[in-house]
Amino acid sequence: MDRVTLTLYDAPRCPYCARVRIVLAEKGIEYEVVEIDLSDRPAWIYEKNSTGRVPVIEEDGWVLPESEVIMQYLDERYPEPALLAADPADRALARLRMFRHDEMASPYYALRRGDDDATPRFERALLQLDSLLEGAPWLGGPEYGLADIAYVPWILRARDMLGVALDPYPALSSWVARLEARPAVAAESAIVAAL
Ligand SMILES: N[C@@H](CCC(=O)N[C@@H](CS)C(=O)NCC(=O)O)C(=O)O
Repeated sequence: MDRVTLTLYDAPRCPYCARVRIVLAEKGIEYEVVEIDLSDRPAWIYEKNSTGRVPVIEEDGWVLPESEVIMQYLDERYPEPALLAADPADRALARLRMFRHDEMASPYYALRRGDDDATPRFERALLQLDSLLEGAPWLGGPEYGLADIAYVPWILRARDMLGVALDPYPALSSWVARLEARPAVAAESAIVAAL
């Protein structure tokens, strides 16, 4: 298939955009960035995405919003290296984890807002991830892939921006260390550090 220019409408602080940046980096895909100021979004972004949110990708005038859909599209469009396992059960597990992402993200945003019960809620979410990672090295099972990429941007932001200690969660901590050994994820840690 002929390659076309891929544009990412992006915001450094956005964890949903981070998902897409990591997938693009893992696959070595070249792309152009249009940075969107989230505190003063241009009106034209609504023509790309009716919700006005980023990320959005564009290829020759064709646009696609929604980070999870974008991740899966990129994995099909640029199959190497694969970020969903070959085995249907492992693929289903990765999709299940992504489907339930809000179980972690909702307490994360509560913590960011400073809601009263946010700390125990987020701790429970981290404990849940820790116990999943005691049973398998990656959130999608035996192989690294989209499920890990779907979660790690929030974990990095919780640790580095909200001061959440990950030491009490050994399996989660070791998962983060293995992820940060990957250049695609290390680049995200650098972006978070610069925010
Ligand atoms: N469901 C969307 C969520 C994207 C999202 O919430 N992006 C935020 C930045 S992190 C945004 O654009 N916020 C602007 C707004 O909500 O008006 C996705 O997965 O791509």
